[in-house]
Amino acid sequence: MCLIDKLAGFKSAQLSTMATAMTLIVSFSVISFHRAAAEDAAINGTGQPGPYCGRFNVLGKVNVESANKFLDAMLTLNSMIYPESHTERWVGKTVPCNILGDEFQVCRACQEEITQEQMDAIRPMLTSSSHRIWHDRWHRMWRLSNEVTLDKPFDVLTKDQVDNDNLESLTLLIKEGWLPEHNASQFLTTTQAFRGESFFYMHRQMIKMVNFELTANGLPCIQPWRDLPPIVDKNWPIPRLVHNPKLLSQANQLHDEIESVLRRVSEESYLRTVSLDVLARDITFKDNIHADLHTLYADDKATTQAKCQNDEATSRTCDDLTSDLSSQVNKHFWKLHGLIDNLIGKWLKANDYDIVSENCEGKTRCYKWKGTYLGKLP
Ligand SMILES: [Cu+2]
Repeated sequence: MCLIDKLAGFKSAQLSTMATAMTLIVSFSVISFHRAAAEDAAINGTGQPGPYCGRFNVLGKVNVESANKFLDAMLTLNSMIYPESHTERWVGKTVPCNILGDEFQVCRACQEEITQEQMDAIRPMLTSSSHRIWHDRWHRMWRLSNEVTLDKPFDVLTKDQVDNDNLESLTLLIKEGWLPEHNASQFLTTTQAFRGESFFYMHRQMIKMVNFELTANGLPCIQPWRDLPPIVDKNWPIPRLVHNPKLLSQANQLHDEIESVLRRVSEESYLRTVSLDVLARDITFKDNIHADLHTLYADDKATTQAKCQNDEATSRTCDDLTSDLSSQVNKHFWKLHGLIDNLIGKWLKANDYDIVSENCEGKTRCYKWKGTYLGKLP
């Protein structure tokens, strides 16, 4: 349950006068936070602010100050109701948790290991069907934007000219309002120019969502992997190898490939010659280490099937790392996407930037995102 829901349950009778006062502060923060999100979303032209733990949305350029004010109020109230949580020690201070070059810092602690408690805190958000479907549709949009060209517009293609996966995506996205029915191809083409950056941007927003959610629950943020863990690692074993050590040489090959691409794309001599967009394309469409990482850390088939036997879109347990409906429920997702996200920081550094932002006005050494969010908000 979201902390805010848990706290809401304590309203009136159970609260002391002081705590009631805190509730008012929280409500005030929620309102201003909510309003900021709504205004930003409107300015952005992105429509409604999406549910963020049912209420919040960091995709709508939420102001970091109001986010932290809100979190401080939550943490104070939490420590009053649950004194053993000691979340008051986090009020008023933030620590970086390796979202390199980003101004949105809300973490109060940063932790290498991912605990059951952390997963329990973020699971309700990540397993909700709205979140699952949102992530799936975003990836469909993103993949389509790589396939479509203006000289071969989708709108006029007959069925046999589009492969089945793309046709299914196209139909779904139009039906659900992600794509305009007419000129779908034109729409996709406009997103093409910076689809690489959009990939970085979108997943960074997801990392921020999770960090916000963890902090709102009085828990540490997830520290991304700085390097790929060794093939045999006591903290981060390859799940399939735990079940079947015979797969070692196969997994090792994939592991080595990922490691060598990561090494190459981390070199300053390479980073200085590519745009942020090209860097993202290199690790997704070209040497697809993004997909390889998902494959490497995925569970074996039987385990996945057991967790995903019901409808994946509404499942409470499915965390198949190879599916866009479910990968975000898997703890490895946050470690490996953190590793990929770190490349943004490496690129910024190699190209003499300190920060990346949607608004660089009045800021020095600031890189302005060219590819931001494409598609519908959650
Ligand atoms: Cu994704």
